Amino acid sequence: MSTLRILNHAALCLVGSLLLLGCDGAEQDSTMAASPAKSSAISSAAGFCGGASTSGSWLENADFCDDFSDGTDTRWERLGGSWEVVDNEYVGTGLPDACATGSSADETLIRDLRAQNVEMRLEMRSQQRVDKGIILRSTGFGDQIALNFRADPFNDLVVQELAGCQFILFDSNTQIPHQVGQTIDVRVKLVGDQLTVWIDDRLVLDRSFPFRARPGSVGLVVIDEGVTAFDNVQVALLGDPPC
Ligand SMILES: [Ca+2]
Repeated sequence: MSTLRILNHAALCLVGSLLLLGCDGAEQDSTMAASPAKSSAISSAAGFCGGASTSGSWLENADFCDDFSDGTDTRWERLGGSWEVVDNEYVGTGLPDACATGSSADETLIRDLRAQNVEMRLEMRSQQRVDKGIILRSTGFGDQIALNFRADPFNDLVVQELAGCQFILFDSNTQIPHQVGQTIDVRVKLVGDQLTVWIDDRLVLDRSFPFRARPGSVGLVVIDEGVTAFDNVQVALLGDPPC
């Protein structure tokens, strides 16, 4: 199978795994989608945000942080796949039949946090398969931005969106060389339509996309049968960009 075909397959699998749920709406959690930001959930992360963590890189002025040192994911809402804290990391496992049946979107979202303009920093490491991602501006499976950081042999960043259950593949030309089993430090900034991404402190993408999604939830996603370990998740809510 050629690289392009594999890429298309992966993209279609993501579409399938997200789209089928998003369009029938049966599995969507309307309470999650409608929840406003609550300061209580954010302030409970003050320990890590204030410098209690002994690992990870820092995002200044973070409003939410989780290093999973409490051994739980109580500040996350699991919507699909299997998610558990293992050895101080948040490990997501995609369901084996997610692509074939559309039975799960294999994602987990931060509870009670919604953002339009946002900066996020975290560490991620593929344990099985190459795909692993970030969800931004999610108001349901059928409306969200998904960034997929794919390890070798793809070594690329896939920028995609589901908008009104329509899949849009924006870009897959950004190269981010790394291996399965290698931890990468990912920093993402989304302000309006401008998306900026750094990998291990190196700028890899800085351009605008015609995103349709507006304020929504922030989360993590695994794809197909992928297994990924995430850690030191930090989110800073940004204000509106200058006019
Ligand atoms: Ca940790």
